[in-house]
Amino acid sequence: ADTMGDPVTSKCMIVVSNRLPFVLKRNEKTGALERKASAGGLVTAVAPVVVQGHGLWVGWPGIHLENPDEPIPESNPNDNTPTAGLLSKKVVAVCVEPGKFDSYYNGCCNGTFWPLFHSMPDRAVFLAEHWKNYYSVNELFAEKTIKALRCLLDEQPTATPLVWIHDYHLMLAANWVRQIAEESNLRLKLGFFLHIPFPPWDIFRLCPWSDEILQGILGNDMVGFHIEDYCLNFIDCCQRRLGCRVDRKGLMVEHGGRTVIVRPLPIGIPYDRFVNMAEAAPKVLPTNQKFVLGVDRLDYTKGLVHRLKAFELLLEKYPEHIEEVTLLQISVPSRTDVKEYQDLKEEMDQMVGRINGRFTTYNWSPIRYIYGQVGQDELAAFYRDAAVTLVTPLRDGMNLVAKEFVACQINEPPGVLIVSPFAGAGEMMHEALICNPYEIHTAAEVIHRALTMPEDERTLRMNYLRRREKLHDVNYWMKSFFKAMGSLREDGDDGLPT
Ligand code: GDG
Repeated sequence: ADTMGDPVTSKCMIVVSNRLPFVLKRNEKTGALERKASAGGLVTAVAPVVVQGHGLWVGWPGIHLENPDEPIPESNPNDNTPTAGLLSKKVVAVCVEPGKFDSYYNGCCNGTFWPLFHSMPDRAVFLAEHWKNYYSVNELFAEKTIKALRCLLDEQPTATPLVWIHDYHLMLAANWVRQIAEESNLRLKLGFFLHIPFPPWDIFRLCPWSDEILQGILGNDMVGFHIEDYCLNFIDCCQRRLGCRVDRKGLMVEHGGRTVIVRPLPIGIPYDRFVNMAEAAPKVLPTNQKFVLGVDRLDYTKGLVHRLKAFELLLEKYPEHIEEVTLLQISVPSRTDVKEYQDLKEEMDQMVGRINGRFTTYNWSPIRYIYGQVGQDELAAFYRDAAVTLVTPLRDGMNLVAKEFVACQINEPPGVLIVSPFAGAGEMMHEALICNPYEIHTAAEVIHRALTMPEDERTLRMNYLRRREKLHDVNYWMKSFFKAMGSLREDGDDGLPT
């Protein structure tokens, strides 16, 4: 009988991502390996599918293991994260020698592709050595994926496993996986999702390895991006760099005798989980003032320097906000081994100090700056109680903070979302206040408008925003991905690959 109500058996998928859905840490006292959970929407959505089905997860374990065969520990008995039930036999750790990993990850992924794909080519460094390591680490991921595929097919010889590769770290892997699978008669479907923007041809062509990257991505059967603009950029690049025949309306690219489907698949969040967290979280912010909230990895794409300037201008132009409004900026340390990120940290520290020095009174400071990570519950309380949230990146694939904020807006009357049109989220969250982060004067005006917006307008806007995110949550995203892969059963419609 088919497993209509039971979204388990006969489903099989291999998720391939740079990192596993948890990281390994070595216990300093005992020397034993332990799992440390990572949160994130992707993990929340995808882990349960791998946990329940015949799935596997291939990725880097977050630590350099001297002995690559050292067994991965099972999860802690009181772990309540989505990866708790992920048995170690379902996890394939990709171990890379530290020097090579640094060159692949910090060098090529974050020093070259991150800035280039965010249309900031001046920040991109193109080094043949980094590319060589990117190439060979991708090869290694492909080998491990093939190994995983063989295991799955041994267990389920009639299945057609879905291999789902994630993000700019692994743009070359699909081609090798496909080649080896074809030579060895292993059945599979290959899908890829890019979590960051795909840049326009004019930017992409600056990359010396642009053709290899395109060919790598075209090794998949289906390629997903957050929004249509990124799809069209990709299709454009395939046409202009590789001379592929393309269909811009139908979103398809012909390559090597195959047709690759390209789809906009905007990612969502685990909406209900955020609502529940917001309902349960205790009040943590003082109630005698309004908070403008910012939550970002400390990254130059997030427009943090522009944001601080806009807030400073707000206080200058509208002094009525002095002692009434505080900017709470949470900046999560990120890629701290890369110089650009160290420089940004310096710049932010200085700016926060300067602005606070300029406006602070004996009982109020304009900016509360947290350089670090806050807990999920605390974050939900901030999202719930903020009067305004600023999501003002210079460029951003989607931006989940905008979505998490609206999910947590359970107070009546609600707060206001300000979002940049250069984030994928800005493309769809029409009822937010749209703000170009480069226009600092206008940005200050928009913050003022948000702070003084009438209650009924706030409610109207927020209701629309919440409805959309509830409907298009992360499960919807995953189902859309499977549907685009042609793996979704029309009858059961449980969103899992068959
Ligand atoms: C990439 C793309 C795309 C942040 N601070 C804390 C914390 N967070 C969590 C947020 C959110 C996540 O981190 C950040 O997600 P974003 O989407 O904003 O940004 P990226 O990390 O750049 O993600 C992006 C995304 O991939 C998905 O496709 O949207 O465009 O760049 O979930 O909640 N979580 C906790 N404490 C913090 O202090 N617990």
